[in-house]
This record gives sequence, structure tokens and C-alpha cells, in this order.
Amino acid sequence: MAEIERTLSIVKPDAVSKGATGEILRRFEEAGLQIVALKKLCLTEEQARGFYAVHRDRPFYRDLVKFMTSGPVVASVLEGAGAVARNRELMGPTDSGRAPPGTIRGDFGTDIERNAVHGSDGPETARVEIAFFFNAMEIQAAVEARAD
Ligand code: FUP
Repeated sequence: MAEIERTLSIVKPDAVSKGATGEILRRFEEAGLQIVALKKLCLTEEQARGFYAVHRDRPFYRDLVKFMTSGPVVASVLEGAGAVARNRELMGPTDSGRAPPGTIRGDFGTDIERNAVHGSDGPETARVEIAFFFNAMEIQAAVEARAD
């Protein structure tokens, strides 16, 4: 059995604006991933630039930041066995144009930029990305509520 992990998910502005948030969150739960924290917010340009700082020298960076600030996003912390890899399986490959039907990116995205969701690519990245969006108290509160 895989280790219990946490990962950060973001439903991106394209998927939020087409009303796909509920269906995407349902897929996470159906796959056994618990939503231990959740919020809807609009990223500022500075926040989007910071979140994608590893890509700052790539040609797509400016457009990516513009897209990620074009409307609200829904960020969540998912928890479960092998959560990082499980979430990435559900998401499908980066390019929605190549992602198979049945994957979130295949069903709700458009292309390599407008690809519906973000998911952390490893446990260490997940820790950094979760801390970017949520403080410890916000996550702890959700865990306690689940145990009731
Ligand atoms: P992923 O881990 O699948 O989200 O993919 P990457 O870390 O390679 O890319 C991060 C984000 O950059 C993608 F979600 C979309 C964007 N991107 C582009 O807009 N154009 C590209 O050519 C590659 C990535």
C-alpha cells in the first residue's frame, strides 16, 4: 500500500469558468482522495508569477501567468495513499490536446496552456505548494472535522 501523502490541486480558470469544479472534486473523492482543505480565490499577478517561478525563463511563462490570473481558481489539498501520483493519473498528461477522454485534462481542458488543473509533481513540491496556498490551521481544521 502506498504511503499516505498530501498534494496540491488547482482547478484552473478555464475549468472554473465552465462550471467543472464540482465534477473535478467529485473525481478526486471517488478515487479515494480526501479534500482536507479547499478555497476559491483570484491569484494576483505576483502570486501567479511566484507559483510558477520555476518556469520564469520559459517562452510560455508570460501567457501562463496571464491565464492563471484571468479568473478565479479553486485550490485544494488532497490526502490519500500515493496522493501525488494518483492525482496526476486522474489529471492526465499536460497537453489537454493529447490527454485521453476520462482524464480531467482530456475532458475539461483545451490545449497545453488551458489544461483545467494543476497537480504537484512530487511530495516535496507538494509541501511547498500547499504552504503557498494554505496555512497549517486551515488544513488542521479540515482534518479535525473529518474525524468527528
Ligand atoms: P504539469 O506538471 O503537467 O502541470 O506540467 P509542467 O510542469 O511541464 O508545466 C506547468 C504548466 O505550464 C502547465 F500546466 C501549462 C504550462 N505550459 C504551457 O503553457 N506551455 C508549455 O509548453 C508547457 C507548459
